[in-house]
Amino acid sequence: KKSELTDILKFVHKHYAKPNQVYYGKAKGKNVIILHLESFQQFMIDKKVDGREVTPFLNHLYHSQSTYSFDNFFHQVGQGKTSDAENMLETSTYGLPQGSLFAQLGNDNTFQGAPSILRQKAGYSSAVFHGNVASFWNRNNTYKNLGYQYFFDASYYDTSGDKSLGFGLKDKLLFNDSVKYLQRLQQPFYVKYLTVTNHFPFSLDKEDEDDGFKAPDTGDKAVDNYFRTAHYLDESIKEFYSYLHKTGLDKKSIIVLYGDHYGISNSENTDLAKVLGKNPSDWNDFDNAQLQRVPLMFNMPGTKGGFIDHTYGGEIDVLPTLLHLLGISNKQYIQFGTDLLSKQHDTVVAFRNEDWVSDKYTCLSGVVYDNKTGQELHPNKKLQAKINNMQAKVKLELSLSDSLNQKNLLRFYHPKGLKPIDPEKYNYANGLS
Ligand code: GP9
Ligand code: MN
Repeated sequence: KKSELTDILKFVHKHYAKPNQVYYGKAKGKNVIILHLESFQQFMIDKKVDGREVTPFLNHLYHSQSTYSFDNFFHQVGQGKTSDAENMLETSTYGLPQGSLFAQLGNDNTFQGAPSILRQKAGYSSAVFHGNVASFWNRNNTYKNLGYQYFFDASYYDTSGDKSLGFGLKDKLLFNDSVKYLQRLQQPFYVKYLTVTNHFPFSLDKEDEDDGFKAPDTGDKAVDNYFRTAHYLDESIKEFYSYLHKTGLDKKSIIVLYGDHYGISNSENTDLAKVLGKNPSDWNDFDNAQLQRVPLMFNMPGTKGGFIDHTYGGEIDVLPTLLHLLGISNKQYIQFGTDLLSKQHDTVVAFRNEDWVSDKYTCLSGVVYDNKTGQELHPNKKLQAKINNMQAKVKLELSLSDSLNQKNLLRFYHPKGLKPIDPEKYNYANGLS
């Protein structure tokens, strides 16, 4: 076990990307609000149907002077879907090759994740807001081991009748009904909102539809409805921003918006192709991989200097990036991602099945595509050697993350100033007193 930890540390130290001084500490002391945009994909940004934007508010944030946006950012989830995304964002370690890490290891594993690091290094309080039952994805147990102080699950809101649909409380109601809890949290806080309405099969009650909005007509119900619920999600985020503005929390916060994974599956992508102006009969694996892009935005209302960054990265990279923006070094922690804003950032993005995408190439089951043309490449010896190196890095990184988590090795690792978490301390049934 000791030697495995040594191998992991060797990789992580070599892989470490030092912060970019231009951005280090830009959000120091700010509240952190993570907005988990359920099933929201990057292609929706700036997308118009019949001349009308689907998500005007998110588009506005994306282009805002107060936002660092990324347009080559990929989800990296496996079967654990939402919970894998959460795990990557909280810990910068990967989900498991099969199943959900939250479900399989959430009860007993040692975590050194965002809530605990921020609490111990910078005095942050922490909470999750989610309109589904606490036990879904074993969150109630996992969050305690992550060191979350509060978990405002479905039991904190009125979810009766038409207030909830599908996976829980409708997003607009979640934001509206949670503000009273948010306002009472000790600042600075680190909080996460998990939205649910934009989830397959993308149902929406008539009363929540915007009559002025027209979804596309592809003949595929899921695809068409996805545009409707994405539009609803956009409206709910806009409403939340107006609450933040009213309470004055907006200027005291960095808001991180991200899509957790695809909403439209590969088998439906050919129906989506028409809306994207592509020919469904030319559609291939390369196209499916490109659609795994999801949004990532760091928004600091009231600031300037925003941009759209074309750096290639994935969910594994969010925590190192965020910590550096908050002026907290990640050097002593075991994290597999690298700061997206660092000059040393690793641009090879691993998918959970060992496929990968880099700034130049997409490699799927050993087949290499040129990102520029979308054509399959037949690499010469020199390029093949380079490709092999990238593939080997991807395999090594995933396998080291797996042994770290599957063997619970963090219980043997004691970074300075980070005390282990006592999950017994948290009793979410009592919530805030
Ligand atoms: C459930 C919600 C959906 O609470 O987060 O999870 P998913 O099906 O996307 O993994
Ligand atoms: Mn999800």
